[in-house]
Amino acid sequence: MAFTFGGTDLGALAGFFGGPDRKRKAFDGQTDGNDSDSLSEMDPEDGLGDISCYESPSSLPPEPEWGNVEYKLKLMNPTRYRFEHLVTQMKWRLREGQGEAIYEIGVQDCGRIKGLTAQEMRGSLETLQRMADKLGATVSVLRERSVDAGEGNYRKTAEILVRKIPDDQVLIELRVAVLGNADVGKSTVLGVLTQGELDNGRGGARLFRHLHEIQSGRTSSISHEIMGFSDKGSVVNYLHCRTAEEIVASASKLITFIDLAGHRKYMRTTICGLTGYSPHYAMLVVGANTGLAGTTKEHLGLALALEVPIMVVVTKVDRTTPSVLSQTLESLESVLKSTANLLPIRISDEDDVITARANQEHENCVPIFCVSNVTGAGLDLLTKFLYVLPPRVSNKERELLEQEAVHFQVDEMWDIPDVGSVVGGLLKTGVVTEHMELALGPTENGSFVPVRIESIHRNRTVCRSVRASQSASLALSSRSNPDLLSRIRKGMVLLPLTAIAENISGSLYFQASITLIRHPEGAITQGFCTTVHIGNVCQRAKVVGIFLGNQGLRTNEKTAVLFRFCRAPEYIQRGAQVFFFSAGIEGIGEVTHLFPLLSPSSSSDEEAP
Ligand SMILES: Nc1nc2c(ncn2[C@@H]2O[C@H](COP(=O)(O)OP(=O)(O)OP(=O)(O)O)[C@@H](O)[C@H]2O)c(=O)[nH]1
Ligand SMILES: [Mg+2]
Repeated sequence: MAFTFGGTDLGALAGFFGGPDRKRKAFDGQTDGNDSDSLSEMDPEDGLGDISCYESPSSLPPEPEWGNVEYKLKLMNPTRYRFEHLVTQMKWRLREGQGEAIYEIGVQDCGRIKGLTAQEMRGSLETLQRMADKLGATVSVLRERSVDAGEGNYRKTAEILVRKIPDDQVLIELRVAVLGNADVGKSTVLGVLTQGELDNGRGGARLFRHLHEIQSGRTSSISHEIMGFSDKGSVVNYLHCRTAEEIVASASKLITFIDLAGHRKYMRTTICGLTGYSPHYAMLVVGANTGLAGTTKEHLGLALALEVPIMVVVTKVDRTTPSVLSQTLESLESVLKSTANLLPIRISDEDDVITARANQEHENCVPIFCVSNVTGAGLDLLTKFLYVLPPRVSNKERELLEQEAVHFQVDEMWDIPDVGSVVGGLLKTGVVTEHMELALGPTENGSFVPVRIESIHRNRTVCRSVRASQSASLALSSRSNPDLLSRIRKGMVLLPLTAIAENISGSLYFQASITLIRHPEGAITQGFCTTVHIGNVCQRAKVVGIFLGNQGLRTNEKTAVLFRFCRAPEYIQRGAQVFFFSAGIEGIGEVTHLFPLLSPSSSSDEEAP
């Protein structure tokens, strides 16, 4: 079956964007041939005798040098010096995982699963707990496995989640965009997860933003719902807390769901949600009864083109026969495997959850959860997966982003009595602190103006600073240009104040290398108008030049296209992804040249078109 984003093969689409090599690197079954250790060297008397054995892998991939996963064969009675070393190492692994580390106990560095006796495991877990205590971290056992040691003896391995929120970070945060065709149960599953109460099959659990959404039962806007987890993995949601502030205060990990619209007529809003809010993961919701209908494949194609890792949630299993469910699962798996080169894993127990979590690291595995929002079936496994889902940006990457110049993208704005203008959005790079002077723009003439950050709120709580890849609301003031604040629009950015002296400006014209994916009439020509999506910029633009003869750009062709924004200049960056999707015409590409309205004071290779 061909997998398309609209009408084009997805393999070509991913290749066009130079997507990551989604290598199949299964968690199970890799052995290290050089490892001379053998299970027969174990003392059979150490065996765990009565533990029932299930098929478990003989090895894991070798221990990654970087990242937050640490293998330890044994942690028995370390000397004081060794203990200090282990604590330092744990601290490093926690930093790598932004506050989360996974310890595989009973596993050698090469990945060989040796297993421990019950006594060794007890001793090792005690040491691990002491190490965690020293750092103020918490420890929870994700799973235990049994290893056949021969002659009817078994040994144990354990996978442990160690969690400590870094001192400068209140919470571990993940953004999950929820995609899928209309009526498959996206808003319902979010309602159930965030409110803690099951649905009645008539949409009782859903949360809507607008009256017309309540009346039609259809999501048309982008809404954000939150769900938290305590250190020990208990859910913190509106069943336990009355307000979002209480959830934030009680949680150590916070998932923000971005609920998107499934119906094709809201595709533009859905693309905005996916391109603008930089989600860490996409949850593709599929109705067990309807399969890959409607916009499902387009949504999947979008997530893949944007390189957002995917999890699939198949809903309505309560009202589907087993044969229809298995048909849906088979067609889903075939699409994921054959055309997107992904590795689907059906999640049927907690062990699968942990395996899928480990494979998320390699970005090739797509867990599939089968749930009912009415009976609650399968929701416990989905919840557990969300609890163990790792933050996607490593600590090192985050530090590098923090060292770059400030770039805050404005997604929303409010005028709040007694506070004034407040903008909400994502800090892509840099660090913003209270009372900082920044440059806001571009204005109508492309320029930037100075503003001051009066206060910062994150997750509805006041804070002093916001760091790269976090979202926040910033209260602004502008002495030089007070009425500008009433003209703030989505797509504006905050840059360092030096942007003004350097004449940094927005561009009305930009050039992009575009592949036309679909066009009912065959080609786009000069004068064609469409809404372009570039990050959180979403504005109509007109094609003013096509560098491919006089015939225009035809379906499946790729060429340089010069656009002009219709309304206002925008601050966009070279290399940014461009999408347009309207009236059956779909194109995708990358910004290659910008034509700023003001000439930058520093030297530039750009010229006006
Ligand atoms: N029986 C059953 N009904 C469900 C389940 N999940 C959702 N529904 C029902 O499906 C209908 C549509 O659910 P929504 O959550 O509004 O669907 P949506 O995907 O958000 O739809 P759009 O917002 O239009 O894209 C509602 O009547 C829900 O009660 C489920 O697991 N079982
Ligand atoms: Mg909805």
